Order: sequence, then structure tokens, then C-alpha cells
Amino acid sequence: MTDRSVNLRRCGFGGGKTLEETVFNYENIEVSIQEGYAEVVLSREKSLNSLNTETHKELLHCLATLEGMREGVRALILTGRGRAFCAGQDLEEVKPDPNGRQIRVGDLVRSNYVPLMQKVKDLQIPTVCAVNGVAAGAGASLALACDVIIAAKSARFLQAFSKIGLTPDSGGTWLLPRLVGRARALDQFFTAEAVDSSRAFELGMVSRVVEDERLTEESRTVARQLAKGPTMAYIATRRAVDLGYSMSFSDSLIMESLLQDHLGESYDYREGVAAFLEKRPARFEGR
Ligand code: T3D
Repeated sequence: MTDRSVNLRRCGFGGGKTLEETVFNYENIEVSIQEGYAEVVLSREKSLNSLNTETHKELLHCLATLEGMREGVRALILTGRGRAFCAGQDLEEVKPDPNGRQIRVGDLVRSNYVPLMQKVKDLQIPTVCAVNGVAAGAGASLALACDVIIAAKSARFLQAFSKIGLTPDSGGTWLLPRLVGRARALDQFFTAEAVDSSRAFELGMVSRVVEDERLTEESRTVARQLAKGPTMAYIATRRAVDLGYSMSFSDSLIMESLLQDHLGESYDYREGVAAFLEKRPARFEGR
């Protein structure tokens, strides 16, 4: 990495250039910004976009940077280069060295996956995952942690953890049962059988399935729509849904009312109501 902690050359942002001219330069991911949304592409094609420590650092740095751009970036697409979305942990990185030294798996999970998955889940930008191929292990968790999940017809999900003698990490045991139920999640976890895109749709793991050649355009269409939407309301909605799983109905009624306290103060709420009354499309600004 060139600049010590993370290999980023961010040319121009804050230096007189527009957002569109901002260039992110990482080694393992590609980032671009257009029409109010960012596209982050996992780009370690040779190992099916598996996640090594450098990729974790770059992803975290990039997500924090995009989040800092606030109203300039109001939706994010996450996808993979080539025939895979993400094959999970880079297993080359964790192979025992000839001296018998072995990485402590829990340490790796705590230092890499916990911060990354927390960031994705809490991101103040709505996320769209364009699952362009196989999503295995932590790669499946990464996809399932996004808000809108669009799978290419050829995509498949593989809970690969048990194949290497591990329990799912990276949020897998939280995410998958909530989407498909306990029995179906445990079936996937134990058997590590691949789930193809149409089955993933039936099970509720993805919200849309499209022909492979339509994946990019479909995800960009959704991102463009989200980028023009009430960002704060989207983030509050994600929060309410996620917290609601562990709340009573009465508590969730109260939580919703508290979120509305907050949103009721927003520009977008005033604009939404005004636009309705004036019979015109709302021009949300994400604030
Ligand atoms: O310590 C820890 O592990 C803690 C962290 C845990 C989080 C996790 O994600 S655990 C799960 C790790 N991931 C896996 O176990 C998946 C391993 N990969 C596969 O099972 C298969 O590659 C796929 C089912 C994803 C795809 O199969 P296929 O037949 O389409 O492709 P392939 O031939 O297996 O792979 C193509 C290349 O990618 C190959 O390299 P080569 O032979 O062409 O030089 C393969 O080694 C490489 N590759 C695929 N997955 C990984 C990988 N290299 C490193 N790490 C990988 N995860």
C-alpha cells in the first residue's frame, strides 16, 4: 500500500474538483461515483474476489470515505469483477506456514470481519448488492448484509464454512436465519450445498433475480432511484427492521414513533409533504 495505512490516492475531492472527478485508487477494489451513487467492485478476480487483510482495509476506508461525502453519495452498489461476487476469506492468507505457526481464526475475524460487517450494516447510505456470481462464506454474508440484494441468474450462495471446519462468522448466523428461518439456515450451514439464484429468491435471500446481462443496469437503476430518495428515512427504516426482530410489537411501535420524531425534523419530510400538496415530484436532498 502506498500511503502507509491504506493505498488510497484521492485526487481532487475537496481540492476544487467535482465529485465526478474524484478518483479512488486502491489495489483490490475499484470505486467510481456517478449520478449520486457509488459503485464498489471487488477486484481480486484470480481468487474469485476473496477477502484478504488488504482488501478489508481498503473496503473499510472506502466505505468511511463515501459515507463522509454525505449528500454527494446517496446510494452504493457492491459487486464483484469477473465470474464471482466473493469467495469469502482468502484461504491462502490463512494457510499454516512451514514453521507450523497458525493464525488465530478468532483474531482474524475480530480484526477484519467484525469492523467490515458492522460498517456495511450501519452505513448511512442505502446499499445495493449486485451478486454477479458465486458468493461463498463471508462473501455470502457480505451480500446478505446489504439492503437490496439483486442476483444474476447464474449467481449462487454457498455457506462454505463447515467445509473448512468453521462455524459461520461475518454475521452469517444472524443474517441467514432471519431471511430464511432456522431450519433452512441450518440446512445450508451444515450441508454447504450451493443455493442457486431462483432458490435464493424463493427462500427470501435476495429481492430480485435478473438475467446476467441485465444485472449491471438493474442495480444502477435501483441505485439511481435510491440516490434521489429520502436517505435518512431509508436508514431509519433499515434500523427499525433490524431492531424490530428482537423487540416486542409494543416496543417497536414506540421505536417507530421515536424515529419519526427525528425524520419529522428533516428537510426531506417537509419537501415530501409540500411536493404531494403541490402535485409535483419530490426533490429529496438526503437531509
Ligand atoms: O480463517 C478463516 O478462514 C476465518 C474467516 C472465515 C470467513 C470465510 O469466508 S470462511 C469460507 C472461505 N471460503 C471458502 O471456503 C470458499 C473456497 N472456494 C470454493 O469453495 C470455490 O472456489 C467456489 C465454490 C467459491 C468456486 O468454485 P469454482 O470451481 O467455480 O472455482 P475454483 O476453481 O475453486 O476457484 C478458482 C480459483 O480461485 C482457484 O485458484 P486457481 O487454482 O485458479 O489458482 C481457487 O484456488 C481460487 N479461490 C477460490 N476461492 C478462494 C480462492 N483462493 C483463495 N481463497 C478463496 N476463498
